[in-house]
Amino acid sequence: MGILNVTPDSFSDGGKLYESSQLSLDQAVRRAAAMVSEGATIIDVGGESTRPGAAPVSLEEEMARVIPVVERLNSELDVVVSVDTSSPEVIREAAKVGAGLINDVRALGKPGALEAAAATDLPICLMHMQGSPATMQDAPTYDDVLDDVAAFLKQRVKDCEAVGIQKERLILDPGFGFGKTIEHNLRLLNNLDALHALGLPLLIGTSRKSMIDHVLHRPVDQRLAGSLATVAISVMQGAQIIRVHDVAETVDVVRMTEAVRNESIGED
Ligand code: 7PJ
Repeated sequence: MGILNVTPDSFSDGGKLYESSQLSLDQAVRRAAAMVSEGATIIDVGGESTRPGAAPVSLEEEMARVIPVVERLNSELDVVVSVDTSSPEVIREAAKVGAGLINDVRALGKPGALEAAAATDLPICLMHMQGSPATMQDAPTYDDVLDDVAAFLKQRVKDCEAVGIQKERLILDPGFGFGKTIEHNLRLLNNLDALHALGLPLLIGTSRKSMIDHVLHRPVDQRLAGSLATVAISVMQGAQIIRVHDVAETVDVVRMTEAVRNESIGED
């Protein structure tokens, strides 16, 4: 899964990529096309920055950023277009213009989001977050991060089933960096089996995140090697979807790791 931020304040590209104009729409499509040619099979389009302390975005703004991009990617590229949103309105509109996956860092927790997602037939990624982006990194605490994250996701699966979303449509994500200390992140990454036990595919998003900085002390543009280490660790434990900025390098690491994991070179 290649990350396509369409926020003016996305931390890892400084928002250079996108301003609401035709030119930047073309740039977003070109960036997505490049990621597809590097081997991405999903493009995750996000119009709301959820980094710690980021300013909230209005619904109108999020719609204006996300919907035209989803529409163009769906018509021009052979790829699953994922929409990184928590808004029921964006979920509905994105589904209409051809989104193939809903990726919600709030696990459909906003009022109306469960129902909006249920009304589509799309797969949904439910991510764990403690607190909200504005304050989540202040003092995250858990009894046991593995048990607590697994229990939360298990409950959200039940909540989805209660509104008619079949379990088969769901993907789970521990939410690296979302209300977690470095120790919490490391414990989760080293124990993905605790989440695999829920019986659903896992999505892992560690790309360029501050957990890499905590270990290696690297600014955001020097976190590739650290990010790739987390990719190998995730794939070795059976993670199915890896959300990244650096697609080409990640695809090599995924293929190499899968070859070892399967003791087979697989299909070329
Ligand atoms: C994640 C995400 C993640 C999922 C972001 C960033 C912050 N969606 N959206 N998992 N992170 N499913 O890319 O650093 O970890 S936005």
